[in-house]
Amino acid sequence: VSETVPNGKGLRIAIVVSRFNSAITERLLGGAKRALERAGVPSERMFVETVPGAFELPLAAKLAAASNRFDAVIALGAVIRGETDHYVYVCEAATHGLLRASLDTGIPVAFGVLTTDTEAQALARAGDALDGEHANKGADCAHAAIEMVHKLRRLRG
Ligand code: INI
Repeated sequence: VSETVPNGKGLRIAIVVSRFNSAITERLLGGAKRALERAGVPSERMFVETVPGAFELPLAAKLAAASNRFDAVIALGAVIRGETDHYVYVCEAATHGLLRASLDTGIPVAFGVLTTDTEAQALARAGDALDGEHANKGADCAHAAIEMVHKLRRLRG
């Protein structure tokens, strides 16, 4: 295991994932689960919940974070630019809402919402590899979530 993979043994992780652009988000989910497993989090300690779109992620993430059941939450989605401004509003809502879920609860919420111009750009960030630049955003989030659990424990003392 490379030094970029933190130790997730004993952690319980919630994953909230949107179904919009599911060809992408299922790949992000796969990357997150494989990275968690590699870090020592067995599948029985991963709890996956789906929501319709990225706009719905913040509420689901906040409730999971506030439940006292999980050490961290991973939020996964894919917002792809269309012909209208809708993209901008969904991106802003997801970004601000997920940040707030984390700040309001003190639980790490990893931001795994791809925001791209094209489906090809999104697919390129939802690949099979778990490491490397732009490999799989879900895997990145698994690493970030575990790292933040340990960092926050140290900061809290
Ligand atoms: N939701 C996404 O997750 N990705 C998108 O690209 C997207 N676009 O383009 O519209 C999207 N919209 C749905 C939105 O997240 C909500 O589910 C919907 O507005 C109902 O609240």
